[in-house]
Amino acid sequence: MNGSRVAIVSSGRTYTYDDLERASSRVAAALLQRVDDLHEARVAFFEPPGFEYAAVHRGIWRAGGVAVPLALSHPPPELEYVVRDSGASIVIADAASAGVLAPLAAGAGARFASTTELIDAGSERTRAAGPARTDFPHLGSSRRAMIVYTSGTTARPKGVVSTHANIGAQIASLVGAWEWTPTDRLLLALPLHHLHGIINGLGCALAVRATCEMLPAFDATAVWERFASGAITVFTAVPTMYQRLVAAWDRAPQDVRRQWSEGARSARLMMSGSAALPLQALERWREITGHTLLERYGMTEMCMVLSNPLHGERRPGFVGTPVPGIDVRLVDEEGRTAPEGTPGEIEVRGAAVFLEYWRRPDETRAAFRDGWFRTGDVAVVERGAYRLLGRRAVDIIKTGGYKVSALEIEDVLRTHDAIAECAVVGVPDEEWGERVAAAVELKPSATLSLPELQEWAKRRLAPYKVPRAMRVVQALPRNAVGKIVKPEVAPLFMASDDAGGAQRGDVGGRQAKILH
Ligand code: MLC
Ligand code: AMP
Repeated sequence: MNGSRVAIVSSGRTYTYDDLERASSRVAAALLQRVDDLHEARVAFFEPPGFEYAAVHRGIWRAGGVAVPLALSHPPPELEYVVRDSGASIVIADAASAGVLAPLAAGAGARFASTTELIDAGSERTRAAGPARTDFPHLGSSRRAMIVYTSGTTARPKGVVSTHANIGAQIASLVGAWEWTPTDRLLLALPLHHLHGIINGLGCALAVRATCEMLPAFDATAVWERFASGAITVFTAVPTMYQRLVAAWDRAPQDVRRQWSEGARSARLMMSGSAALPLQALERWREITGHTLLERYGMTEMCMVLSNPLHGERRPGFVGTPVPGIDVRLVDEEGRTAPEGTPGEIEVRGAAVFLEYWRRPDETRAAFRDGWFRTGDVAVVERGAYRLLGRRAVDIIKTGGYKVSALEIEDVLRTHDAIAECAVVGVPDEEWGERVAAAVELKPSATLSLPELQEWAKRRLAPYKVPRAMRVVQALPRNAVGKIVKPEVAPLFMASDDAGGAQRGDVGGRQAKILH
């Protein structure tokens, strides 16, 4: 193993595999101050994409802990939920965020550790105190390794627990499917609290000892400039990012466009996923870069499931065939296999499939049928490849590649002083895939504008859960037993793009009065 190979490039610096090995062992040693093994203690960490992120993540694993990545964009109430729900006993954050995370950790009864302290522990300065520690615990593959929070059909996000074996199987599958090699150079601009960034990106690159260039956040110009260098071989992103890259290219002067496009052509693989790739985005990307994006389909519970081929035809609108090591079937409502050409729910089985929802045995049980995980996504097989048709649950929204639960947002909105009742839905949107939209009934004589609602919601919800559109209605559409009829809510937002003024929306044949 050549430890002098470059593992990570971040913040203008280059770090080798030896650097990563040393830094992660320092983190592990510092976490193991008083014990020999963290024995699956949850360690939540709040770390911008970069070398320290990778060092902390690996350090937690080497110490025998369960890594719980926190989302950089989340406001304190959401961070606190994850820290408490995971039962984290240690919270790690970079210095810039200690002001928020340290009190939050204290409130949850967890120890707080700053990244700098952890990485410095055992470094040149402190090594005089004794030799660097190497006696890290043995990590059996059945041990829990990571908890990633995902929204779903329950109101609050659930922790998806993966073991080391699950993660190993996920990575092995993708390294095989997409032929990762040590000569690859990945450009990573994804958030690192979801599997797309953690496994498809960072995990695969580090597993084959390739180089991973990490941007602190997605920035279209920064991505293009790295493409222009001609050094990047692999890129993976959500459709919204490709939309933004196309828009940035369209705005750029002719000579800049040429450089960007030429550089991008030298990549060997560009992928899209986490949400449906609009045909128009696929076509524009092909015109601009010559790449037919490889679209694949996956889920936090098992990482990737279906992928278009690396070699061979990538059919627009299709997500390909099962990735290595994953069994996939389509079933009807009763669990009977759907014949080819008939739509069915995607069910998945294999070593990559997660262990459990953290401390939610009932939800875990309900998510499986005869050992198969029920994704809730509906697809059809046509001429040997899968085409996604939609989701079973009306309450799951995908916006910018983030999955959000309408129920969670409704629960928060109902705590607003002016709101009597509300219904949150996803409304189709070219840039975001879907946008979060809220129809609200107000309390008597209360008023509420969209900016007021957003300002209030931002303090409580992640930015991508904050409603982008609001309609105030006299009465939400309800059925005979008074239950809100969700499919009749989305049309309220199609009625007009204008959020102001009294309008009428045709709600599934009934007229719902829209006040503004
Ligand atoms: C940001 N905003 C969003 C949003 N993200 N609104 C709706 N939906 C979203 N997803 C808001 C911001 O709060 C801001 O509001 C405004 O949009 C513009 O912000 P921005 O800074 O320009 O946007 P940005 O923060 O750059 O976010 C865009 C993005 C981000 C595409 C970079 O959405 C993103 O990183 N998406 C990737 C999600 C991901 O990795 N999913 C993988 C899940 S794993 P305001 O009001 O402040 O102006 C998975 C499995 C699989 O699904 O198959 O991969
Ligand atoms: P998450 O729970 O955040 O991992 O999101 C998983 C969900 O993203 C899946 O259940 C799908 O609904 C959606 N998804 C992932 N990839 C695609 C894709 N290529 N096309 C459409 N939807 C996708």
